[in-house]
Amino acid sequence: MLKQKRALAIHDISCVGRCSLTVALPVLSAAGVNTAVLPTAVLSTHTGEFTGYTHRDLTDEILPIARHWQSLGLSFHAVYSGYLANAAQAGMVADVCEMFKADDTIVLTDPVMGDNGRLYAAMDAGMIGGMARLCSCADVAVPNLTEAAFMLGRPYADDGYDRTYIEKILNELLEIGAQTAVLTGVSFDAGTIGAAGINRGGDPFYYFCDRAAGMFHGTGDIFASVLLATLMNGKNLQAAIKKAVDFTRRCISHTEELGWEKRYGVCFEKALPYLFEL
Ligand code: PXL
Repeated sequence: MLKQKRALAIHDISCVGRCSLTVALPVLSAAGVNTAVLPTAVLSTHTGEFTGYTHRDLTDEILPIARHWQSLGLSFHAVYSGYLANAAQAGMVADVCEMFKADDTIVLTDPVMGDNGRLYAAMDAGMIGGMARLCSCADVAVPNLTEAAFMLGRPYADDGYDRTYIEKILNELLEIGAQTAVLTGVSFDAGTIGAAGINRGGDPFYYFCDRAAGMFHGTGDIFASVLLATLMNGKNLQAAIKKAVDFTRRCISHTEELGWEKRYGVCFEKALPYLFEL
């Protein structure tokens, strides 16, 4: 009989701008994963490079939705969280993980809070603590360098860092409790960018691709979604990081070909067939 993996994705819906649930759902679906969604907020656009966006906080819906699912006896092979509307939601997400995890469930946390050394609009110190707590009970924590620096109370290093620095951060993420840590946006030279990962008790490893000019919105969400889809399909961390870096780079290449405004996100749609064989 055909078996299918089930994931729960907990992120906001940014109606326009291709990030969070509007990329997590298609990416996981393309990889064959049946994906339930738990929206944390609804925004007219994401909060980077747009002004005047609407924002509806869905905090009051989270636990009632989860309790209904509990009454149905549901469980998931993965619980995947990202952007939260407020720090209180971090505690709720931890409760939701407990409600729906089985022995083999992967809890993957992307502590979406900022980029390029700065927090996104509407993020605060409470969110930093909340995301750090979620990472501390995650099987896989996937921060970028900015988010890792905030959670670990370190100054942000833009460039000029080396492997020793990256491996210190990876190990500190394990020390706070994550079983596996993956750092995105790692770049040791102007021409390449990629990710670094470590499993508890294992050696760190890296994977890079050539670096495109500029900054592309939603790529962290795409990376984490592909990483999870690959792990759920039984591949190891190294293979999952490679797939996630390559897929993200493909999306960027399609975007460059189209030449549309970058704030509308990357053209992941044209790259989705690359996930079908997962
Ligand atoms: O891609 C991360 C993200 C998710 N959700 C919202 C955002 C951002 C980044 O800016 O603003 C609402």
